[in-house]
Amino acid sequence: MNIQFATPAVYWTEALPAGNGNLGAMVFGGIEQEKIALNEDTLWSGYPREWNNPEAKEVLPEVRALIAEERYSEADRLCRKMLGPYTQSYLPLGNLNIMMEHGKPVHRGSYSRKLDLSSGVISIKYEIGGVQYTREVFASHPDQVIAVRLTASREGALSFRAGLDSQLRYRALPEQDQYTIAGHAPEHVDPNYYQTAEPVSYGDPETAKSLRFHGRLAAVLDGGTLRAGAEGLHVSGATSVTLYFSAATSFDPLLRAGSPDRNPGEVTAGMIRAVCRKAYAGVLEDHVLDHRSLFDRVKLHLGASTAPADLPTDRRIAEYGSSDPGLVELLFHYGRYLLIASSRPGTQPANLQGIWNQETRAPWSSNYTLNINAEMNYWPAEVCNLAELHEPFIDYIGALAVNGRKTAEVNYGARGWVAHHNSDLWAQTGPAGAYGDGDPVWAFWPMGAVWLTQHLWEHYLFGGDGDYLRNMAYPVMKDAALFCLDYLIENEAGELMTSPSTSPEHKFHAGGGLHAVTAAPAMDLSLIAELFGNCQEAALLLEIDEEFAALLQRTKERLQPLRIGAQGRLQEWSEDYQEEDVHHRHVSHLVGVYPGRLISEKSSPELFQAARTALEIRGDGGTGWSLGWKISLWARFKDGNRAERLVSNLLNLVRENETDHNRAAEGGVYANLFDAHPPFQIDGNFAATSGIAEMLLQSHQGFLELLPALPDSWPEGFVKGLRGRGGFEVDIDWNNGSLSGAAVTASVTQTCCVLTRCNVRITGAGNAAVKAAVKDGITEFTAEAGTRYIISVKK
Ligand code: FUC
Repeated sequence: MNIQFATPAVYWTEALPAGNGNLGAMVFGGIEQEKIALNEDTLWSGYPREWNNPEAKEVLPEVRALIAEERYSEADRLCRKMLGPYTQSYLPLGNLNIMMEHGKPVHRGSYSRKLDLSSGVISIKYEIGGVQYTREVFASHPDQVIAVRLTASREGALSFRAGLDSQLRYRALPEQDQYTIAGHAPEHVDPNYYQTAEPVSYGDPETAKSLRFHGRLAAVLDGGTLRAGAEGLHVSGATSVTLYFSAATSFDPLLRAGSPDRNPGEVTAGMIRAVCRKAYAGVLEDHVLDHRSLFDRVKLHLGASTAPADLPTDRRIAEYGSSDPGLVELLFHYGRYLLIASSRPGTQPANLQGIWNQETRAPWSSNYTLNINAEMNYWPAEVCNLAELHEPFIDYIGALAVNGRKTAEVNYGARGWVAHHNSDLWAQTGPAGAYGDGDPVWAFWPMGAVWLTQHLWEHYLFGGDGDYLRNMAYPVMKDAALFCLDYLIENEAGELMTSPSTSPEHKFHAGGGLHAVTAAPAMDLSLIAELFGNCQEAALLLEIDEEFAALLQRTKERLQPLRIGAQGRLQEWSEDYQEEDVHHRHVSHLVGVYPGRLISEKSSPELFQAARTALEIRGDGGTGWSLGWKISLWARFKDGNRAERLVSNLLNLVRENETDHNRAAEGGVYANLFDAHPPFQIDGNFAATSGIAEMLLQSHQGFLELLPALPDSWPEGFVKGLRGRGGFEVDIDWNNGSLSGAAVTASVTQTCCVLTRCNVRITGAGNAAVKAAVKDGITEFTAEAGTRYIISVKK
């Protein structure tokens, strides 16, 4: 299960990623000069500052009036007064550069570079002058370091210099036999699409309010000598050497702010001291055990592949076809690998690039984009049995809720909490857009909180933790609902709608113009209906807030209904407007189909059909993440072949040197299988993984549905360890395109409902037959916690 190459990386998107949730590394594998690009997930520009805008509240009634009068151009213009500052940017920490002192030419054909997803270890091998050189790189979660192990097959043949540098303001210095880098982040970085005279500004080093960072490099030698000099660590005549790198910033997660009391140099010293006390074999073993405890939970086989075992991954992508379902398996597993590497309990959530970023002004600030991308990152977490990796996002939503209460009050005079389309490490909740520079089509969308709280509820649905629901999830969900209660206004028919709002990033034609801001986009109504429903269910379960739940029910009934337009498609806006782009990447109006569960074939067949028609019209193209979303949507529409087509479309090789970021290029993947918007954005990787899972198992309608969207091109295979809502762990085998057997294990004793589309027999502990009832094709039985129930197909 490798991503592999026969040459070093030239571009960053050919390098191999490692991460432990907090530290990220991109390994280029250069022969004479190795470069490992480094990240630390709290290293962002800026510091907490004011983003709320009281003027928003002042113009709100006027914007609403303009929308009611369909004076959309004026509404768009005035809405700019409701914006706040741009968010800050996620930054690169620097590079670990290793200059090998053996020259460059290698023995022909001896070079290999690979990432083994199952162990989480990157290895590089080559031969020079009859000596085998190897490098092994991994990011250890247990030991909180990046480890680089270099070896030579001939005693004493290893000599090199290892240094650190950064694009940020820094000083690199030896410290006894270690080498350190220390610096500070800019106080402000403008987004790459916002042209200003001083896009990157640093404060005075003594008084800057921005974060300080520190990185520390140590070497443990087998043979040879070590000297720490001004340019790095010099190693001569060693046989094997382990380099350990640790990094930290002055960010205090509890304050969600930089703290003068946090000395990152002391933090890195502690980590290095601890790891150097261990033998390398132990560090490696602990890393592999830790990684496997997460990675081994899910297995997938989609049929035999004809791709040669040593085929470089970029060629494999370029040659992808139906004879290589193994590449789809690799894509699926990669999403799990990347989540394990970028999101661990206690770390920051995965941002637009996970944790891997090489640019001071990364595309879209490598921030949290809440109108699709940040949510998408976490779609695979629950279904792929990695629920604890959802926690950083859940914690982050909690932090947004704190800041969002103030924004709700200041910007809207509303109760509850609000978030908009962008956020950052500081948990900005005001709309981005430099107080008027941003186009409201993306900058103004007040439904961030509403979508985010879906994650809180889903985490409960899968995990069933009542204390978490009572103490964390429900209060935050309730507060998001409170904001909606205050934000909704009546239309002429007395129905309730949001105004102003947008259908994220997509404009509509009306009255001869192209506009953004309007009332009641389908996405808002869907998200609100779903949130209210989730709150009602939660209140019932917790036996609290009966009156509030009743109020939500009454309000939900008064929401302006979703509408079906002339072409039979679900309308994106409340009027059947012509859209700006019939193939637009966002499919916001389908949020109730996936990731939501408001619109399903059972609960609302007409809307379900109309949503399908809308997706049909949108087409099978798009940016990487857009293709990823459509995999899951087609899976929910039970069209496996169409879902598989979207997977194939995503396996379109995008070469870095051919990418013009400003061109609306088609999405795909880079040589290292990173999702290409283009540019690189990690969301499409995560959506591919959740989409493939959604093709094999669904559970959003109150039952487990096995193989809901199996394509013809995967006639035989198996998946093991997926999770369904209710906390069921599910294994499925299939043959000749249909189910051949399955197994279900419940985490708590409960009724298990399974849709199998064939007659089945259930056996439980000791192979004993289990009594099951069949209703509407759904098999129901009582599943005792911990017992593995075998579902066999009756011939
Ligand atoms: C939204 C999308 C873009 C991109 C950006 C990060 O603005 O519309 O395609 O993914 O987020």
